[in-house]
Amino acid sequence: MKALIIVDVQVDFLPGGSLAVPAGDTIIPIINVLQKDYDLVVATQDWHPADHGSFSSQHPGSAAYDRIELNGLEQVLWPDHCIEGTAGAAFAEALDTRAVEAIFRKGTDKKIDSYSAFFDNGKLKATGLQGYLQARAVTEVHVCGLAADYCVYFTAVDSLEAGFKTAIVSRATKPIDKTTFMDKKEIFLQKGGRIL
Ligand code: VGL
Ligand code: ZN
Repeated sequence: MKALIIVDVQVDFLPGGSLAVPAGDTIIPIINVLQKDYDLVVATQDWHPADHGSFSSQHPGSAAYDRIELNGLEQVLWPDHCIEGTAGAAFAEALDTRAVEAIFRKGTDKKIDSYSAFFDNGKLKATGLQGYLQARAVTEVHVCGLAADYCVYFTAVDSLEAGFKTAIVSRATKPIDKTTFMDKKEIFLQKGGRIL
């Protein structure tokens, strides 16, 4: 069984959103068509409380994109984004979600960020996605969505480590920063991942 994980295709990550990924909207029609090639489609939503620790607004004197230490982990500070229940946290209107069988939300604990769909950044808590995919007899996972250099990359690495044959669908993802994604792509390939 082959599964597609659609990562964080949410309003705040699209042009005009608070943490816009350049050309993030251009992958949506591609993802809509791509879904037909999979036995199972799941999606994730970045889903933060308004006072999430990854927001620069919660750290007086710091600015978005600064790096700090948050509860012992290195943390990039972001503009406020994907606040639970807000319009910015909703799926992109153009995304076809009819085939999405389950939605996994992450980043709900204000003390720790969560880029991967499988675990928070400290691997303290699992989302249950691994067990869900195993219960559905998935052996191969393809990852698409936003952003390529953060949530897509970390989801793909954890998928590999969970034992799934894993690929990133490059035409169906966009990075926040192109150089960051180039470096991470290299690491992913070295770990045995594939880029489609
Ligand atoms: C993401 C930064 C902060 C992502 C989420 O979806 O890639 N990036 N929160
Ligand atoms: Zn986030």
